[in-house]
Amino acid sequence: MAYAYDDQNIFAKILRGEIPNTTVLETEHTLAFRDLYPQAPSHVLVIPKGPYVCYDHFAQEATDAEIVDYTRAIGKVCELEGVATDGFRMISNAGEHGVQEVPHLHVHILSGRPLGRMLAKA
Ligand code: DGP
Repeated sequence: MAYAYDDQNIFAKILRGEIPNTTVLETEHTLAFRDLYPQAPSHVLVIPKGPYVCYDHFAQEATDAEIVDYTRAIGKVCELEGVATDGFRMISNAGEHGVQEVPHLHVHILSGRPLGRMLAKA
């Protein structure tokens, strides 16, 4: 599927500096910042700077440099947030069934409390 990127989404505005954020980490191709509505004591969103809608879009079309940078940035955020001690959850919602609210790829890194089972029964 060919994805169409909407550059008016909130994370695109954050990347352009039009909306403030609480940055955790910035690299050449990646920005990590705190979720405005945290669902755990630590709730960080990690986004690529490039115009990718969701993870499969990124995995198919990003450059190797972007993919390496993004993956290493996720590792660095995990280190900075100290998730290795008690564990964490990483989530990336996509599309309607994934209930993705912001159409710019992001992974949620949640930690700091027991997070329950992965999915509630529908
Ligand atoms: P998702 O449902 O996976 O698309 O998650 C979108 C997340 O984005 C949600 O946890 C709330 C967060 N969010 C929405 N608007 C803003 C914003 O303006 N700033 C920040 N930091 N987070 C936001």
